[in-house]
Amino acid sequence: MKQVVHAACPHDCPDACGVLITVEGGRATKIQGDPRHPVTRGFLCAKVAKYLDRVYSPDRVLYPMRRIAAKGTAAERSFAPHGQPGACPELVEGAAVPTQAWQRITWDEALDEIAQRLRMIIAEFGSEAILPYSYGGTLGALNGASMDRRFFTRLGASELERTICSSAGEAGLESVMGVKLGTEPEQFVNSRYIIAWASNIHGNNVHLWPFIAEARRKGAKLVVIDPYRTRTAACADWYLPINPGTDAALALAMMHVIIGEGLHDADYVARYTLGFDELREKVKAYPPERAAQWTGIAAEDIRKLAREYAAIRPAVIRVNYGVQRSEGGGMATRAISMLPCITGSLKEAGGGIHLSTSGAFDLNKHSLRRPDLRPQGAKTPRAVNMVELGKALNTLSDPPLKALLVYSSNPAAVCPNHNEVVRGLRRPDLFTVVHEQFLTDTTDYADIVLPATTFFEHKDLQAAYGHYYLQISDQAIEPLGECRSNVELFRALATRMGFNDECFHESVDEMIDGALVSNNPWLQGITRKRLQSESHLRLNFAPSTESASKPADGAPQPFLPFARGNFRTPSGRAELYSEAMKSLGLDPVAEFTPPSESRYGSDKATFPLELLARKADNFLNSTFSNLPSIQQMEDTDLLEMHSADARSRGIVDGAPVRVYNHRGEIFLKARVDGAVQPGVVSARLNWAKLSPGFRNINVLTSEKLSDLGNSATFYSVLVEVESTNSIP
Ligand SMILES: Nc1nc2c(c(=O)[nH]1)N[C@H]1C(S)=C(S)[C@@H](COP(=O)(O)OP(=O)(O)OC[C@H]3O[C@@H](n4cnc5c(=O)[nH]c(N)nc54)[C@H](O)[C@@H]3O)O[C@H]1N2
Ligand SMILES: Nc1nc2c(c(=O)[nH]1)N[C@H]1C(S)=C(S)[C@@H](COP(=O)(O)OP(=O)(O)OC[C@H]3O[C@@H](n4cnc5c(=O)[nH]c(N)nc54)[C@H](O)[C@@H]3O)O[C@H]1N2
Ligand code: SF4
Ligand SMILES: [Mo]
Repeated sequence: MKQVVHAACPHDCPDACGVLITVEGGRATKIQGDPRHPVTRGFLCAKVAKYLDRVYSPDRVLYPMRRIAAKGTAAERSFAPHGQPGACPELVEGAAVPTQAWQRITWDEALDEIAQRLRMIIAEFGSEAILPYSYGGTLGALNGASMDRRFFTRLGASELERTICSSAGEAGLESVMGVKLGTEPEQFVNSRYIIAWASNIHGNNVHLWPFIAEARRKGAKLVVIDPYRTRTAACADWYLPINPGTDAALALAMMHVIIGEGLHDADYVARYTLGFDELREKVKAYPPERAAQWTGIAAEDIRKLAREYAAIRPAVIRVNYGVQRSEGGGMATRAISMLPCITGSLKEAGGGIHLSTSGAFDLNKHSLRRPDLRPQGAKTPRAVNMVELGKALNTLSDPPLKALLVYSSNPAAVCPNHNEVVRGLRRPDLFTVVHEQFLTDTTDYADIVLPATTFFEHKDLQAAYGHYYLQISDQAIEPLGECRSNVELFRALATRMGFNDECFHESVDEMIDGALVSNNPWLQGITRKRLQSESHLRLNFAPSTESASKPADGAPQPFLPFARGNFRTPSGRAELYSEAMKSLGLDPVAEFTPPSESRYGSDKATFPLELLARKADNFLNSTFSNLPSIQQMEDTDLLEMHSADARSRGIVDGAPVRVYNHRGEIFLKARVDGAVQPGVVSARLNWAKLSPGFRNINVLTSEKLSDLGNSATFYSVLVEVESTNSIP
């Protein structure tokens, strides 16, 4: 029997696509984008279009396994039955066990062993010796953060500060606007001036592109501000390569021009902002000539950008998280967020700014996560920042970390300062459990590996961070092998630990219902039943208060949350001056400080080149990088550099190079193709064990945290490059 199931892509991507999965005889036979979804509009990105290859990969982990070899042994990594290091043919159903590294065990054995080890660790060191580690494997509301949080809260484990991705930018945006709301993708068709600021739209947010293309057909201009010439930059009307980490200087200089020339919206500023006089004073120190020296963008271009942005309306800024993976990333996002507040473009359909829409999905977090499960009288456990995993594993004491429970994340690939992370993961006394779909860089250091379902195999509720539609993702097929979802894993572990709180028995549907119980008017009327029958629902925005203009054609009214102020800051206004920033010891308006690891920073003498350790367009962070059909679409192990930097080092296109700094070294192949400016080099994230020496680009990145939000600083890294005879 043939059946089409509606699901939602749970990967860490703003688009949260509506997906249709065709199932025949219990097997998924086709995946396509849901044509009814207003943002997905019938197509998927290239990687998820090939998702059957991932679900039915012969390399899927299908059974619980116990390690029987030393952690991270070369034998395990070079084991290549499908031409894929790390793959494990014995896990194909019906085949023989065990491998050199793994012994198949039952779920009962695995759960017993984990529970016993955790109890022993708690008895000797206390529950804070246990650390969960999860991030963006799935953004499903349930599998992302529900049963797991209940379990770890009840256990009293150390808390994980989940700031590897977006917290600097969030803090920057919220310091001005108080909430993460952004221009609807559908409204980009009305824009006449579009700035893609640190926004790799073709790579990371491809469903926005058709709206931009439509706007351009109607005459809109697309400007791209990015130190790397992305595919989006290559087809822009105007590409402005900027020196990494200098965006705050550019935004402040733009405001210097806009305010200095009286191009701001005095009425909007007077009604809805706070601190304009302080901002006016502050930007006097940022004339375009000064910003040009830092940004590498000519003063005349800065003036032109500022004037066009203020004059051509509606003007929208699609700023993405690339801008905040830098030491001053919070302040940069704060400064950029002020631009639409002073031009008043937040009033216009097709104006405003879009960093994230996630603040609109006010799901009932209490019901999902149950923070009240903390045992009475217990103190709040310590927080460990996920960016500093290497440091935490190697240096934390009182108590030291003794158990690491990893799910929905691949820290041995995605964490900065890879060598330190691996040194920690190798500790024989560290008990590591990894719940995974594949044998990743992290499972190479696991004591126990547990098999995880893909989104085809479980049900979930899906919000988004790039649009305003809520979806239910239905289960399309039975779990492969003995795979279990995150929800089911933590339900089972809770039972094993003897936690008999009722919430550990809640069904998935009950959890979805609980998540939808909210006082927020935007969720009123949205029920599981409706989601199930209508596949996606736009949040229930009240037209009268949030919209200024009415569309003619019966389309939903544009969502303009800040058309009449309504900022969720302490003052209720857009805070161009912020007491909260001041109390953090930061400039209460905004300022530019060069990142210490940059050409103008305090460490400038250490290594001469700025490294962008970027994401790959066809992978999702480290996910997908092990699949042959996806690898075909992506060039890996490359160091992109400018011809001037290559020439001065005697490096030619295609030559092997050694890239290094005080944290580590990696061997790559030079590509001299004009993607970066002089002084900048770039490489892409990949699984470490697929690259020479079992290393990835994070051997060079730093654990240093950003100015706001304790975020990672993947794009504030200095390195040197030298030619080498061969790649080892
Ligand atoms: N195909 C694909 N899609 C993805 C991902 C992926 O790995 N692959 N990752 C997902 C994740 S986790 C996230 S958080 C999102 C968001 O991902 P994005 O926010 O788009 O993040 P990045 O790709 O890190 O950065 C975007 C752009 O910023 C540029 N950039 C770097 N430094 C600077 C700077 O100092 N100034 C400026 N102006 N630009 C800079 C980079 O070169 C890059 O082109 O994408 C998601 N989507
Ligand atoms: N150099 C460099 N490093 C980076 C970045 C960068 O741009 N450059 N980007 C950073 C950013 S923005 C982010 S968000 C992080 C992302 O870091 P992670 O969230 O760790 O991202 P992934 O590499 O996608 O790893 C997710 C893992 O979860 C697994 N998984 C998927 N679904 C499930 C599930 O339902 N259950 C379980 N148990 N597992 C599942 C996948 O197989 C995959 O191995 O990486 C960061 N690291
Ligand atoms: S990864 Fe992003 S673009 Fe691709 S299907 Fe998932 S949500 Fe859509
Ligand atoms: Mo991310």
